[in-house]
Amino acid sequence: MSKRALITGVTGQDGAYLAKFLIEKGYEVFGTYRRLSSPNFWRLQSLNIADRINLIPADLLDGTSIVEAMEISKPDEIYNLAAQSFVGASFEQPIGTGEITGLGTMRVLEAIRQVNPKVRMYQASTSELYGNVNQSPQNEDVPFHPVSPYAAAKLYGYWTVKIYREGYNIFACNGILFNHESPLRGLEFVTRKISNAVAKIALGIDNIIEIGNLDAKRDWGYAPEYVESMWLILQQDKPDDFVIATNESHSVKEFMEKAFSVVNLDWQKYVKINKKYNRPLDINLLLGDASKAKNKLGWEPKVKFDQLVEIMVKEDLLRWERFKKGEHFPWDASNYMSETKILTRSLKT
Ligand code: NAP
Ligand code: G4F
Repeated sequence: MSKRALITGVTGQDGAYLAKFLIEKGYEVFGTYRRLSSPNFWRLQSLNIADRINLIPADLLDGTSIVEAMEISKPDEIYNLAAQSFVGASFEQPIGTGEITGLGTMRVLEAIRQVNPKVRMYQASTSELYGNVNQSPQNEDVPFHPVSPYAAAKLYGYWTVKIYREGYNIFACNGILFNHESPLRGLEFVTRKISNAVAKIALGIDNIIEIGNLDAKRDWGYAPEYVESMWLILQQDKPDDFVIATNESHSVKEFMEKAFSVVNLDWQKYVKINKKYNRPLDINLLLGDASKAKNKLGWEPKVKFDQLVEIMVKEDLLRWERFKKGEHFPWDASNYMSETKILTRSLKT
């Protein structure tokens, strides 16, 4: 009989890639989605898997809906990917972020404890937990020092996973994933914001990109590879926590330079700094050490920085070209509001 997996947040970047990966492994895949006023299945549609997923309405704010999702799907494995995942928004909606990203994880663990404690659970923990540390690279032993409401909520999730693992013998694991990107990344994140803007500028649809902290450095990997590590973590004999990263760090400025070079343009002619995109606190540098994942899971990243930027810019270029020809296809950018129209607390101060 095929294994059953329940993915919370199947409509997001990682949820879509993980669903595809698990379907290809022969799993029966169930995914939770939130009721919204407009449909939000473009990622699943663009990977051609929308009709191969069993969708269940559920919200991390509503514990009964998670219990219901478990009872309907009867999973062997749960991947808790749902979250308010944008660090910037966590400064605007700190309480909502705590409710969804922090307490939401507890609701999933409680549902497991009550419905079936034998279910294996993957928790989407994050390199944001490290905050501004003095120690680089960061491995599983480096202490956490979160610097955003998002990271504080994720820290709560991280510890509840350990507590339920040790206290109730639940097979619950943290994947401490460093940033991972793709053409399915949300448009508010810096990499996709840049790849989308570069494509528009190259095609003459736009002529400027406004950006915040160009000096921030991140360890950026390729999302389709990272979802495999989630699955590997749940196939081990014992539950454990793993860092997943490329062990390379690059600045936002380097990402910008490389993205414009893909379309043979000089980035400095099109980039305007706008402090509106600065956060009250930001992380200067993240650099992961995934040696434990290499040794124990046999997992290693293949796509590195230059190739990642190329994949993203070329895909956004292709999409805008298709759009200009009048084609209709699953995609988010054509009706995305300009960020310059969005007022935030950072802008007011
Ligand atoms: P994403 O694209 O923002 O997807 C988040 C998912 O969570 C979406 O499906 C979203 O649904 C869902 N969601 C939001 N609020 C919810 C709620 N109240 N109830 C139920 N579902 C809700 O994020 P991602 O990049 O795929 O990341 C997946 C997970 O990994 C997140 O937990 C993120 O914090 C974590 N993470 C990401 C990275 C990274 O670099 N991508 C690194 C480390 C950890 P809608 O589509 O309806 O909004
Ligand atoms: O792309 P970002 O918004 O990603 P961030 O904050 O690193 O968070 C992402 O990765 C985490 C893993 O470490 C995940 F847990 C989290 O869910 C999310 O997926 O920002 C990256 C950097 C920041 O330093 C930010 O200040 O880029 C800087 N930046 C500069 N200008 C900007 C901008 N970020 C955004 N989003 N927009 C800008 O205009």
